[in-house]
Amino acid sequence: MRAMRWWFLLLIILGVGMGGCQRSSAQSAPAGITVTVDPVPPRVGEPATVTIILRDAQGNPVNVSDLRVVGSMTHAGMKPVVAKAREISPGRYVATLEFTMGGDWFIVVQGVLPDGEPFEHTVDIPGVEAKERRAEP
Ligand SMILES: [Cu+2]
Repeated sequence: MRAMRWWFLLLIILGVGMGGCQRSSAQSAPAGITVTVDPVPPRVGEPATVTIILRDAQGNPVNVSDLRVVGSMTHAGMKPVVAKAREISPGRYVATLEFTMGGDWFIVVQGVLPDGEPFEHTVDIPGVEAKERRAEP
């Protein structure tokens, strides 16, 4: 079980071959977007922290507006969960997302770039754990 955890480590950098992950007409995210989700894997009943780091092609922080995270499951018929992200330092944002069912999810990070253009970026979140777990002693 523990060995399976590595693939939850989500380090998705746009611009190194991940351009195919868009699912709408919104333009792509800034040159560098890193999305991490904690804990690994997320668990139902324990709000997960989604950290989003945005950088331009020169590595400078990108400040966006209206940043939010929309979580959906890969099967039909589930209501998405939505969380607003807040800026904690330049180019770094945090959202708290509640996964409502165990299984495979994906999150869409949506925001508005400094030039007013919307963007979005999708990250798969497989294997959300169904049950809340006590902290290990
Ligand atoms: Cu579901």
